[in-house]
Amino acid sequence: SNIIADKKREIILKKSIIPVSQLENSVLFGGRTVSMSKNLRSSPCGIIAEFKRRSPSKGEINYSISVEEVTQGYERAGAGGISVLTDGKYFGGSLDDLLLAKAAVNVPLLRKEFIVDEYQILEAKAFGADVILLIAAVLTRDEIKNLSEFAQSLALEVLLEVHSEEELEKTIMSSLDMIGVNNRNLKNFEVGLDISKALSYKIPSDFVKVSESGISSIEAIKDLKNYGFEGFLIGENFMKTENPGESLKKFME
Ligand code: IGP
Repeated sequence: SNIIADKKREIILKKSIIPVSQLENSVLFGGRTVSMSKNLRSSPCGIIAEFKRRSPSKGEINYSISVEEVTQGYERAGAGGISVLTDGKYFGGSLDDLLLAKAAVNVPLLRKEFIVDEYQILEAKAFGADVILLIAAVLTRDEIKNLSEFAQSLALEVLLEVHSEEELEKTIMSSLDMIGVNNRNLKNFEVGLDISKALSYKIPSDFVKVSESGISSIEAIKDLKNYGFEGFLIGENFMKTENPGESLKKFME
């Protein structure tokens, strides 16, 4: 796909300018990470709130509020985790957004990115992530194994994203912490919670189950909790409002 080709090109360029040794010199590199999976299990709401300025499916969502304001609002409202998009071209994000979020809050942070190379995992660590995302649709089983074990070696947790039974079956392995079912079909952008419900039975209970995308009501969360979900990744529903933190707060009342 286009986006993966873009990433691969980008990584080759970046490596020549910012070598691995420089990433490893980041003050954050040796720092502690916070466990998002444990946080979700002990959190009353389990919401991973996302900072997302734009998306291919929705276009512009919100460019008028800073990453610090949004992430602090999410933290104040009691988010169990925060997701920060770092892709520039399609989502209007950056690694600087991740770094600013790290400086602004203590909630565990997910680097939301199309990860295809260990270099991006080193970046995630150097810019303050606690968790990385791996997307089964764009990786082989061997790639998922190598990348997740590499993340673990840096004390980062791994959220694996699936949206079909085949993807789930090819990817179950012990180096994952959380398994996320994406309710958005990446080919036609259609959303529906049925896929989360259908796959919930096939996810072993050692992994925290996360339902991702298209969640826009408290009822939907209650419904998904009955299927064993403990994490709920929500972006647009909060970001499309003037005050995403307040919107999350209302969601939890
Ligand atoms: C959030 P929503 O519908 O609440 O804004 O979705 C999140 O699940 C979505 O941004 C997402 C995503 C991804 C973005 C899920 N998987 C992979 C980029 C890459």
